[in-house]
Amino acid sequence: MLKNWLSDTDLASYAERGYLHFESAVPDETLVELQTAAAEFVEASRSMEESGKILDLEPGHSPEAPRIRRLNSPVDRHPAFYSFAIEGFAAQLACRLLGGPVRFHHSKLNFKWSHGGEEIRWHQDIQFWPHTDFSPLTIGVYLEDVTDSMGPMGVLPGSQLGPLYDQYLPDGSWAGAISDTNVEELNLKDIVWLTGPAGSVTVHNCCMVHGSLPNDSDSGRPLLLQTYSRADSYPIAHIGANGVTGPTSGTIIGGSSSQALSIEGRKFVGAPDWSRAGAPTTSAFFGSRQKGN
Ligand SMILES: O=C(O)CCC(=O)C(=O)O
Repeated sequence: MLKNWLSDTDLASYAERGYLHFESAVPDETLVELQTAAAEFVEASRSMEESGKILDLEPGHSPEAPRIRRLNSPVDRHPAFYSFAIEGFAAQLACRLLGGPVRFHHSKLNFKWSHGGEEIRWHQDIQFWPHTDFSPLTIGVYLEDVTDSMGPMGVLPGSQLGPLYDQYLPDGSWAGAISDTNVEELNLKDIVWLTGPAGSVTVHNCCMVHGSLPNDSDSGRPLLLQTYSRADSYPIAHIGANGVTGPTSGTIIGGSSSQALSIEGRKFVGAPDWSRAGAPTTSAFFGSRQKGN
């Protein structure tokens, strides 16, 4: 399904600049499926008065004028989102970008509604869900046309190779954003705003400084985001969103996991994944040699 437009030059550019941007890249038929699925959640939101586990609503939301901030974990909510992220276009693009099988981490749909859809402050993603390496990347798709006035995502090219910022406030609470002092040190004049017609695709590395301005335009800016790492990269438990990313998280796409990994440059092969089926009842320690799955 994926066209051969991801060239070696694109891969080299991603390695150097930390992002990619392709206008109108998603096939029309797929785009319509995603738009139709998104519209179903907008309709469903009309009967909601407050945010829930699935839909996060903005202040001012009403049945007549819905305002959704985010659909959480779309892959777990609708087959169109599952197919796109786990089997289809985004899954195949992730495998191409990462050069082999990938591990799906999570997805979300940020609606950024018209007339005030909120700013997303400058931040890096890796602090939200650390992994055993820096391979994780996020693939975004605009479900509608996005112009400069609609709060497009902005990226700071090359910043993925720079400092990894402390995203806590001085009082120790989690801000999820780079402090004003650190932001002053960034070359914000170099920010690239990723706009484009519906179906345009963004890719950004987990260490990339990125964010977006409020959407003060008359139209919404739905951005469907899905995150993958290499298959030999693992989310580190007990930090941030790791472990609460939904049932599809951890799915290996484009191959299987060999359980091999590398920490501090030392390679080894870990035990099987017991997180779904449970740990083996008879331990191989005691001579049974039972396979642990
Ligand atoms: O929706 C956006 O503009 C950016 C999204 C983002 O950075 C995030 O959700 O981590």
